[in-house]
Amino acid sequence: MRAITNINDNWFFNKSEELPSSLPENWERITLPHTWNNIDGMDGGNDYYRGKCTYTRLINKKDLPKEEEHFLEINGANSSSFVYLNGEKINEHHGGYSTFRTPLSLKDGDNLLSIVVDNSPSNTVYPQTADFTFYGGLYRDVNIISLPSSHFDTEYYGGPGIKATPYVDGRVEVEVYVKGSFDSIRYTIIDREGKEIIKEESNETTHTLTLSSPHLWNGKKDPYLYTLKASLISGDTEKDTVSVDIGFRSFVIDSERGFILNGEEYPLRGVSRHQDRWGKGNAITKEDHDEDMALILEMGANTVRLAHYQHDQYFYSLCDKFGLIVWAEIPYISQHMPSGRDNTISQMKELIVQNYNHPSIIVWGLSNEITMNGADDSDMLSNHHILNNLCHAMDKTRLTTMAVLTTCKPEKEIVHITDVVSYNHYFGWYGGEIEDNAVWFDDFHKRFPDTPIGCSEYGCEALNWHSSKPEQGDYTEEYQAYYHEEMIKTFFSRPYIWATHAWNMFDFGADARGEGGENGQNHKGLVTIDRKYKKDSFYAYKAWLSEEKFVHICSKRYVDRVENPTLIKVYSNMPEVSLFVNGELLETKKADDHFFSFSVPNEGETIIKAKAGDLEDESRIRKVEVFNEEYRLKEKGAILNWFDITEKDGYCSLNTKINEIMKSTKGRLVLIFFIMRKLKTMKKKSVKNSSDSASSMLKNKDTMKMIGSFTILRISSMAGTVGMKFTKEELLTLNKKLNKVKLK
Ligand code: GCB
Repeated sequence: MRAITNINDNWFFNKSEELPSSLPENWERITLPHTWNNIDGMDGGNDYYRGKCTYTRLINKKDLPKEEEHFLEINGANSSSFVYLNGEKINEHHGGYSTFRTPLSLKDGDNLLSIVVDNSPSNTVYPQTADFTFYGGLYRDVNIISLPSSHFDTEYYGGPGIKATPYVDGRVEVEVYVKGSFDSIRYTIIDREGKEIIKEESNETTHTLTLSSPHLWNGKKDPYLYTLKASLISGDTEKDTVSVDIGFRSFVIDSERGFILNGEEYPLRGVSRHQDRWGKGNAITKEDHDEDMALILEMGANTVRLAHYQHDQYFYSLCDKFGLIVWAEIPYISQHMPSGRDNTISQMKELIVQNYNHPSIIVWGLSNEITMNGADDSDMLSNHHILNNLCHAMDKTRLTTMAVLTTCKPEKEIVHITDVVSYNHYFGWYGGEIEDNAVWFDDFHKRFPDTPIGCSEYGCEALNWHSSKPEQGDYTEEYQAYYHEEMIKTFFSRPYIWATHAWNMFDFGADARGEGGENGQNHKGLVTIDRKYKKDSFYAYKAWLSEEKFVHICSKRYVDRVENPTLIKVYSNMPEVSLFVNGELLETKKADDHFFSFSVPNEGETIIKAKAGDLEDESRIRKVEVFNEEYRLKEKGAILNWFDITEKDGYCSLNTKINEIMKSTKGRLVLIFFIMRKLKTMKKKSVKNSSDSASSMLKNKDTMKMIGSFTILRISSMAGTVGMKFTKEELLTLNKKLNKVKLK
């Protein structure tokens, strides 16, 4: 019978591709999951180790169940891996987020298993250009599956060997993939109480079972799962068994009514998730997954975009169990690589084969922001058509989608390849205004009334900085909260938007980033990367989406306030909130939008209490005469701060917004020359990428309009993400030149 032996322990690790010929006792001893980038992958500088490392350990047959065949199962090795048994290469795999298996011909006694894992840059394996760290390592479970020679296939794209298609009328079409001989297959369906509902035997590998009036899987309202079991029978013995959870559900995505689950409108409102954590990178545990799920459920989401790659099987199963609707995708991201086509195809095949049975998944995402270098590349377009057709050929029940770059024109061919589409828009953060979001979506909907449109990303960064006058780009918790309040009101009042996914549930490692005062992270999370702090914006969603009653006072970390009175915001899903100031009732308010604002006297020390029914929350403020500088953003290790910059009245500087500079021909020329000179000084390889990004940016009017509201200083701190780094001298020289450009 099938047996799974976990082999996460007893590995030896070395930061080189040297293949040992015997157990290298002097290497570092480690236990999986493991990454070599848990520290350098999130400390900024875009300098984390990307290269080849080797994991090795002994496998002895006598420690494994006595079966005829053994397969090595690797659930995630980023990005490429090469598997060696007793010095001989037996497999290689490209794609760092999916499962793959390798047959092992084990000799008696000790066998030396070595896995070289490689996360160095490549032009064939995705992802390569993206705003997150590509942590290298064997960062998920590694197992050995032991099987009799007749068994359900384990090798085909790392799948479970069984494909089940349940329909709401009760039919379940089952297909199993078998290796070796057998007499028959027994198919069983078991309900949640453990009762066998159907048991049928057939000698075919495809079979249809029918349940009368199945209990539907109905999202978060009722995520009812059955277990489907297939057993391979030979003579009187059960040779092998596989079982999967299945859910009966139907869905439609309508361009006017949005998402419809089992015949009822079910607006999809949720988040995207990156999997990594503080100090661990991608090497996370089941408990970490459980905690992420609990937080997502607490904030009330009913959908999650599992970005930007294949997530752990365990997490997709949690989504089935708790009824979240899932967008699953491959890491085909930012820049199309002409030599990466095969990799997009094999990663998509793996995604679908491995995840086909999860009822939570409703769309396959082909790519993310792939038009960074333009939307018309014919190879890129054909790659998308191929992937789109592949998804439909492999899965007749789900739809395809993609996350489109904000600047990609809606009329472009690429936008209309998939069944439904979503855009990533950051109006209100990366330039533009929050109000631009509503205008953009209404305009798209008017122009393409038959195309279901969603918002696959929107968000803004927040750290422990505070302000009573929050502004775009200030990284305060208050601006992020305000931004999400407005986005919630915009999106949740537009039923035609089929799904919205806030970017991101959690802060995440992006080693190229150096902004917000903490380098190496993207801080758009509603929760911090260590999962310890829920930012105010988390509660803004909770107030709209969760049924768990609560009351939350915002800005608790912003104690010292200059102004009197001062604004205190409270988020709650209760109809009425009373605010008490030093024990005295100040005011009771209702708020249809769940966001309550109070003007609170600020004298001396004040204890504030918000009460709603039996619920309460407390915070405090303190009157100060001057603004407490602890609350103001300080860029860490910044090459320049705004106060280092010479400014001349009536002239430009690094503190001037780009669109102000671009108003004059002289200003435009200064900027273009500066970028061109920079590109010349960079290494050839990176120039290609950066200059493509920079020149497509300069050429694109919409991008320029969007980034126009950035100062040069803000944009220079972000340039790391497109592979550019500026020195202090370069920036000061530019400042001198800008000081000669008159403001128009
Ligand atoms: C995007 C990308 C995502 C980034 C995000 C951001 O559009 O798809 O990977 O992290 O923007 O925060 O800039």
